[in-house]
Amino acid sequence: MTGVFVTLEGPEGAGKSTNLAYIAAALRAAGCEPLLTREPGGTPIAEQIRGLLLAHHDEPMDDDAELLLVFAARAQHLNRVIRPALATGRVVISDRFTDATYAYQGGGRGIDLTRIAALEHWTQGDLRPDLTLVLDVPVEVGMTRARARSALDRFESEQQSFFEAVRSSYLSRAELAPERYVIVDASADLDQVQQRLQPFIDQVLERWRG
Ligand code: T5A
Repeated sequence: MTGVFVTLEGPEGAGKSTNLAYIAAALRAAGCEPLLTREPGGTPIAEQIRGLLLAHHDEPMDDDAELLLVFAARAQHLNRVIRPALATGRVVISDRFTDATYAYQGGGRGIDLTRIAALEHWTQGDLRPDLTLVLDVPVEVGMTRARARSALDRFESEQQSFFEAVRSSYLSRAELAPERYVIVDASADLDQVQQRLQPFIDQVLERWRG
């Protein structure tokens, strides 16, 4: 692997998509064309799986089925998009990745983390992001933003306790491995959040240039 793999994470409405676009513009201005992608999704098949995961269904989705669908989409995405791009030295920025599985299916749904780790090992081998920016917002702030933006999907329709568990899973994982994770307070004004991202954009550029 010669590229740089960056992931953006955080609870609902943290501003991942907005800040991903900002980071991409800053990289382009410095001569680096990143590959932007997202999970679940990132390929036509994986986007269809995303549709299944986010839609409301009459039949409740089983937690294990949800977990396996997330990893089915991830296998497709990794092997068709992420690995090939990294192999050519590109910067890849993904709006969510496996930390979201630990947070949503682990923290939120309560699935045993060893099951998630087994699937992570199966689909990813040793591949992990080089840098993960965790955009952190209190649940109420994020949900107010998400509600103002569009109709709520299946995950966004969960209870407050689910989102609190998601948020605390992100924070505890990030605190355990500070060499990979950066927690950014994303409750501030967008300008301030973006100023806080600047040192990490510089870090990505430095790494990309080798
Ligand atoms: N999922 C995903 C799993 O359960 N397991 C997994 O393994 C994976 C990968 C889809 C869902 O899938 C689940 C988690 C998710 O529920 P998603 O598309 O990333 O994932 O869905 P969301 O988290 O719902 O993404 P959102 O688009 O809602 O949130 P973002 O991207 O964090 O927020 P963004 O940038 O769209 O901003 C939301 C609004 O807030 C404003 C923006 O302008 C926008 O209107 N905003 C701010 N306003 C004020 N101040 C700021 N600092 C602001 N930043 C943004």
